[in-house]
Order: sequence, then structure tokens, then C-alpha cells
Amino acid sequence: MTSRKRLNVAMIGQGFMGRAHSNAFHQVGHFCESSYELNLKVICGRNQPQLKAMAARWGWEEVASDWEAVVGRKDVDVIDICTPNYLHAPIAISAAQAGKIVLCEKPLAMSVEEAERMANAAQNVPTLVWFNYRRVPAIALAKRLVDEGRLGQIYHYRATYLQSWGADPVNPDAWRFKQSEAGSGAMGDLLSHSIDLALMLNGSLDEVSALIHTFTPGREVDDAVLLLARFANGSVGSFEATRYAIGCRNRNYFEIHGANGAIRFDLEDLNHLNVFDAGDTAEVQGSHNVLVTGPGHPYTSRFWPPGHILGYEHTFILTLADFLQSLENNEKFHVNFQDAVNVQRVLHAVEESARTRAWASIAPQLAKR
Ligand code: NAI
Ligand code: SOE
Repeated sequence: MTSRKRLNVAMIGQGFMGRAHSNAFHQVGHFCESSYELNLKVICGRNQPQLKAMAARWGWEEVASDWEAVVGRKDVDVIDICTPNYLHAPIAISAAQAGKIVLCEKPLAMSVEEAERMANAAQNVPTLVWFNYRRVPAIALAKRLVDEGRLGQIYHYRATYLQSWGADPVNPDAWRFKQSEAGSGAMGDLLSHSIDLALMLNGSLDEVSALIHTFTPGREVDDAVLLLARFANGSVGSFEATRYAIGCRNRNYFEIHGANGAIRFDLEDLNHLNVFDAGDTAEVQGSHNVLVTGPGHPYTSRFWPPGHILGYEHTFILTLADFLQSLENNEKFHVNFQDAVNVQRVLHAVEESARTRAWASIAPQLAKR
């Protein structure tokens, strides 16, 4: 076997995503062929006892507390940003200027201006934004069906991202509720995922009409956001993202209706894609649940035999696997920083529309990726 190129990784942030990414860094080499080998060099965070325990558990070589020093290290090739949103821009810009490969959590930025600065700074380095749901095999199958024209002309795109924890926050002072650290609430946190998937599956959005609402008195960020949308392909859409959907833990859902059929997806049942084919004869017409675990399904052969289901963590492993493949092929990875600017442009229009109580146009976006 030819020797693999070693990339030293530094991860900034040790929380939920710190664990999800640490797992992906370890597992990607086990399941996916690559000419790159990832070395977990240093993990950087603020709580030193927790950081040391995490480094020991997940096999990071070193711990650090100053991200600027980590970004300046010559022996680090990749900076992975898993911090609250307000730190994405300063870390990413400084990492890109130091010539590092930059991986960043979503939402890319706190504003469209900030996202554009990040994308400009990172023009000459490979970038990845962790919109991990693109790599759910059932969602990749949805994209394949849409791109093959199996749904025909698209009429409706409907997405909801429903969570409930905002109504009963474990820690009301957490960074996710602070304007200065999160930028927004359900909008950047949840709607950003739905918009990214919509751009991938149904192409650019032209304009939106939005309502943003905060239920909790005194809370700095939005609890819920609803919008109507027009897509460039002539279809119409509706989106709803909320942290107040009592009874829903993590219901990232979409459905697409076209002239020839329909598909539905729900993250709470992530191994299935619900499909309706209007080409079936009338007596057998009906939507059916496809268990997207192979054979012939996207991604699944890298893991287990058909019928052996996958989970949340696989979406991060597959995101990383595709990224390493893009590095090897010297191709652009999607979602990169520029793609994420497109998401941010839509979020900006959503804010504009809610503020002015009028339809807002979206600045031109790049073609569907
Ligand atoms: P978290 O609160 O669990 O972890 C944040 C970490 O950042 C903590 O370990 C904290 O110590 C560290 N941190 C804060 N300030 C720091 C500094 N100055 N230097 C170094 N470390 C610092 O948050 P979580 O859930 O991991 O979210 C992090 C990012 O990941 C956010 O941007 C969030 O939107 C995104 N996210 C994305 C998900 C996805 O589906 N792709 C899922 C969950 C979060
Ligand atoms: C919390 O709302 C959260 O962890 C988001 O930050 C993620 O992006 C989403 O995928 C799941 O929920």
C-alpha cells in the first residue's frame, strides 16, 4: 500500500460538535478509502479539566487554551471550528490567512457581510462547512431522484425544522440564547440547515416573506421563524423552524411535490425516504417507505450490508470522507464557504422581510450544488 499523506488536525471547541467531529476524524479512515491520514494533534477549549478528559478519551495528542496560538502552529494543517458562532469568523479568517485547511460549523457566520469576508479570506484554501445532513443517505437519494427528473417539474417545496428545548432551556444563559454569541436563534441554528438542503435539492430562491417570533419575554434571539418562498425554478416553498414545537425533539423534515411524484424525509426516521411515483398504475399507486440502506443507495455500502441501519454520526463521517476525496481530486468540496454565503444571503433576506413586513429579494446565488 502506498504511504498516506498525514494531516495534523487542530480542533477548537470541545462540546457537542467537538465529540461528533472527533468521532468522524477517527472513523473516516476505518470506513472510507483515502490517501490522507488524519492525526488528532491538538484540541483547544476553555475548561481545562474537561479538555484533558476529552483528549484522553478521544485520543487527541495535546490540549491548548489559546486558539490564536493553535492557528499559528506550523505543525497544524487543518483547523476545525466547533465553537459558538461569534468565533467562527475570527478563527476561520486567521486560519485561512495562515494557509490552513479550514473546516467550520454552521451557520458559517453571524451575518452575510461576515460570511462574505470569510469566503474572501479563504479563497485559496480548501474549506468545508458542516452542513452534515446533505450526507444522510436518504437525502442523497432524494437529490439523485430530483436530479434524474423523477419528480418532473417541481411545484412545492415544504420544510420544517422542529425542536422543543427552547421552551424549557436547561441553561437559559447558554450561548445559543445570546445575540452577541449566536447571532440569531432558530433562524441560524435550524433554518440554516433547511435552507442549505433546499438550495441543494431545489436550487436558488428568489424571494421570501417571513415572520420571526420570540415567545420568551426578554430573550435576545428568535424562538421561531416562518416563511413563504419563491424558487428560481418556478416552484413555491414554505419553511418553519422553531425551538417551541413541543413534542418534537429534532424533526428536520421536508417534502417535495412534482408533476410526476413526491418525496418526504424526516430526520427522526433517517434511514427512510418516502416516495410516491405518479407513473405507477392507479391500482398500486401510493407512497411507500424506501429503507435507504442499499443495495445501490448512496454511501451505504461503505458501512454495513443492506438493511443494517445508520445513524446521526455517519453524516459527519461521510461529510469528511467526501471532503478528503475532494482534496485528493483537487476539486471544490460542497458545502464550501462560498456555498454557505448563499445560505447566509437567504437568512439575510428573511431578517429583512420580517423587519419590513414585506417580500424581500435574495441577492443572486451561485448555481445549485
Ligand atoms: P457547545 O456549547 O456544546 O460547545 C462549544 C464549545 O466551544 C465549548 O467546548 C466551549 O468551551 C468552546 N469555546 C467557547 N469559546 C471558546 C474559545 N474562546 N476558545 C476555545 N473554545 C471555546 O456547542 P456545540 O453544540 O458543539 O456548537 C458548536 C457549533 O456547532 C455552533 O456553531 C453550532 O451551531 C454548531 N452545531 C452544528 C450542528 C450540526 O448539525 N452541524 C449540531 C450542533 C451544533
Ligand atoms: C441545537 O438546536 C442543534 O444541535 C443545532 O445546533 C444543530 O445544528 C442541529 O443539527 C441539531 O440541533
